[in-house]
Amino acid sequence: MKANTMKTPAPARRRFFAQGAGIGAALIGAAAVSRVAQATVPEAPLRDSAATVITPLPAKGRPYNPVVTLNSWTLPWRMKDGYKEFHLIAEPVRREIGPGMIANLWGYNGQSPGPTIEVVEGDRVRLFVTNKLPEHTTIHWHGQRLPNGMDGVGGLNQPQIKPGETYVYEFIARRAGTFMYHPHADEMTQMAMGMMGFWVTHPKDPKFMPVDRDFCFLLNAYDIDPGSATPQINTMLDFNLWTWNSRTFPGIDPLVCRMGDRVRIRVGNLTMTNHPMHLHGHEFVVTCTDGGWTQPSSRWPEVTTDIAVGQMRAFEFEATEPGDWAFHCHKSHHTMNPMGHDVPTMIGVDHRGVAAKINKLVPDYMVMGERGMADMGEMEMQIPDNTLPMMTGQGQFGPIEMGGMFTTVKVRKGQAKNDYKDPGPYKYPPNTVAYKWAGESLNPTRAPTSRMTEIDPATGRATGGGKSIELTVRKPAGGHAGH
Ligand SMILES: [Cu+2]
Repeated sequence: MKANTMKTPAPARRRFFAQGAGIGAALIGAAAVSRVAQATVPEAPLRDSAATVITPLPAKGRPYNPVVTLNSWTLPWRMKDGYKEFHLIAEPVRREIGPGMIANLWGYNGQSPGPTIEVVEGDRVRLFVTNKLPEHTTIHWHGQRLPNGMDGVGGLNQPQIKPGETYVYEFIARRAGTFMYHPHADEMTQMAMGMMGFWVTHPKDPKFMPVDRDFCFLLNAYDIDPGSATPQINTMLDFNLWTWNSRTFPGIDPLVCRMGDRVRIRVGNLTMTNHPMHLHGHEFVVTCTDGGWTQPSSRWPEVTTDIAVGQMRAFEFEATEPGDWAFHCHKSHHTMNPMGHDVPTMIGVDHRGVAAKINKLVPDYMVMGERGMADMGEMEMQIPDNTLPMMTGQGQFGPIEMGGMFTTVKVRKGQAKNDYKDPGPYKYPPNTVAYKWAGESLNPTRAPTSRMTEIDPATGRATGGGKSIELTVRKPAGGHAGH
């Protein structure tokens, strides 16, 4: 049970293409690797698409209900000598972060984040990790109970995996729950470049806390200068791409649910700040933390839950309300893409003509409008190549003006069980949408100001329309107030 280095035979690599785009596009499974079941090192499947892959029910091994990893996939495995064997390859990848914007990242098996690993409580797991990066790496299995030498902290628990080497990790998945994996070697660089993945250990009893839909994704962030493609790895806090599984809105697939389904959403945070995750239209309870399932008596309903750095949370709700419900991080700068964070506030400033003059000198110069920034969502400003607009996305009523960590939970009556296909925009029943007042133009009666009180700084006394309040100032020093 010791991480040991070995010569790497060139592993078989097979590409898994999504047939078309979007959820439900491709079905792959454990059976896909049976061809090489007898090889010493398991096949390392490869994927280069950002489409969500729906994993079928396991054909062998102990039963479980697979998770749906947003805009990502689950790594196929093989059974050998009583072990579930996986093969991860750490390597440079290209990821489409949003429509038309490609980033040069590091990841696993062709993508960032790497594929989700799904096992069952009690499984014996063997993970081959091959390093195809230009520098050494390791993998830490975040949150797991495992032998100390399998914990993956470079230098502390094992030698780093040098470029070209393959290491093997072996442990028993002792605790069911929600986990992550990431390097514990040159961590700042490797995580800023996108090296991370999700891990789910399903309960031994498939009837334990069953749900109809079980979604998961990682919170991650990049700092990629407009017009470039490689992250700035030294950035500590000022990231400009706030992503779920290395995707920004509108590139994040919707979470499609059938009305009445019990839905679980698992989220892990590998950014440098916390993210208050907010769901519209439903209340949820946190049912799993990094430490395992929560006691039912410890749960309380909420509509926003904060996820700190390094934490994992799973929350559950009954999808009882039909519609297209926003689901997003509630930090408003995290639902925006690059550009504009350094732009001065111009609300209320009449700068007509100034921008035109500056534009003659700096063609890409952009100023915030004096009425706010909504025009940017509508106009799709001229921006450098390979850059996402700050506010974007088109809804059935107009521009959605979002970016970053935003998508929708789509709840539909007609959706079939286990069907994740995007049903399109919600068809609103008559008379259920906010409407424009079409009656006479109103000059609404305003509330009287008589109750408002202001303090005149000269006299220290209350002024304004309300009753005067006399203030007596008492100084605390030495009990000689009033001198
Ligand atoms: Cu956030």
